[in-house]
Amino acid sequence: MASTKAFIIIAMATVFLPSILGKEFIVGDSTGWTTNFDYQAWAQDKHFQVGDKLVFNYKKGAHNVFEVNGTAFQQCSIPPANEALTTGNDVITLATPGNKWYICGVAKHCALGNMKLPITVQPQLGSLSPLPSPSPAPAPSAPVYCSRKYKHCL
Ligand SMILES: *[C@@H]1O[C@H](CO)[C@@H](O)[C@H](O)[C@H]1NC(C)=O
Ligand SMILES: [Cu+2]
Repeated sequence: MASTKAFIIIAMATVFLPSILGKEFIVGDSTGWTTNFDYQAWAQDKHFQVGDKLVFNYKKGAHNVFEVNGTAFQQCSIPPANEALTTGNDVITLATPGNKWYICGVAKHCALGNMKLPITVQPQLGSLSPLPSPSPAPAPSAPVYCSRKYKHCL
């Protein structure tokens, strides 16, 4: 049936396209980029990969976004103002694997308002040196010999 075929194609595209095109993460989801939100917890269960995008949504002028190193992140030291992203809809493409740190440089939002986001970006699938997957592979449900002589397992 044509509609079944179309459904399968759409379903497969939905599964596979994001891994090719990259996903878009709205930082803080509907809360956006603001004070007193736990961005560490927000990032915890997410899988960031090279090619994905981070979107920081906030009222222009109320906040900004700096990418910093781990030291500046811990100490909430704010880089020169000309390094800030300030549009209120800042899109950052995650171009390289590794740890990334983002802070807000307005007032004491980083130190007192918890506006700090640390993430780990995984290499793209098919990369030569993938980091270990966070979730362990499921244990085989049957002994190995069963996959070769399947009838014996019935
Ligand atoms: C981290 O960033 C700060 C400010 O941009 C810089 O002064 C410092 O040297 C950097 N530290 C490292 C370890 O790269
Ligand atoms: Cu802020």
